[in-house]
Amino acid sequence: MSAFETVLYEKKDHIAYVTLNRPQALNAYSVRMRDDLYQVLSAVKDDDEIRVAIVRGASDKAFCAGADLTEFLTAPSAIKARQIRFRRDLWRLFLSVPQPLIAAVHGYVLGSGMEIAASCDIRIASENAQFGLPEVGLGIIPGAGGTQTIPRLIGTSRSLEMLLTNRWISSAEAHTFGLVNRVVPNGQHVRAAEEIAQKIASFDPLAVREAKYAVTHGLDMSLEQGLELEKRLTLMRRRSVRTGV
Ligand code: CO8
Repeated sequence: MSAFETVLYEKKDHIAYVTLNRPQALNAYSVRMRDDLYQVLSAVKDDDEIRVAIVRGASDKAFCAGADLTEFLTAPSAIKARQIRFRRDLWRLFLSVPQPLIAAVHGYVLGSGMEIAASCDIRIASENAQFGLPEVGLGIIPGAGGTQTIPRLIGTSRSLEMLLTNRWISSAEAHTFGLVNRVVPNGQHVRAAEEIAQKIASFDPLAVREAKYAVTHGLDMSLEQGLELEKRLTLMRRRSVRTGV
């Protein structure tokens, strides 16, 4: 068990558990949480024993209700508050973790919370999950990668409708949109994520990392470049199997 103020960190059988832990504030994302998550994700990234990680929320009611509005509202301006957050590029760190990340979400999944989920590779939702992007209604745009990651998952027009009208969607709709892989009965999202994590952890960790790398990096390339990337990874693999290194 870890000693972070806003995040619980555990490791068991090659699986890391990263728990957003500010239940009294529906796990709102604070500057402190940014720093804690930065340390935790850096630890995950550097730990070869970890083959997959699950990101979840500690509160009964929420995975994460977005950025901590009390911090934003006491800052000299929302822009200033955001600049403070940008001092650590947590979002790029999320996207650079080589092991698969599974978001197990329930209840409110809003703003930065939805962006955290979108920065993961697989999303499992409880039936009661609600997804929303309230940023534009607060006079700001998402700054945790959401304008880029979410359209890549659900497409341009669905993302824009959510962003520009602050329409919240249910887990069923999120499933139809392709935002979540699976919807499970309330309270079973972590168990369902664990089953997937155990399956992933049972496979060759290098093959898992390479498959993730090929898919996530290939998506930003032309098909031709993506095929080259796949070929390079395959050849590297064959060589290492042959030479044993
Ligand atoms: N930040 C800080 N505290 C929060 C937040 C939050 N985002 N959300 C909830 N809380 C706190 C509440 O203040 C309350 O605290 P207390 O018990 O001390 O009064 C506690 O959590 C429980 O919340 P509620 O009593 O409100 O619970 P409800 O079930 O009635 O409502 C809601 C839940 C609908 C989620 C409601 O709490 C809500 O609307 N929260 C705000 C959601 C939101 O707009 N989040 C921000 C999204 S935008 C973003 O993430 C990025 C940028 C933001 C820029 C802001 C610029 C000004």
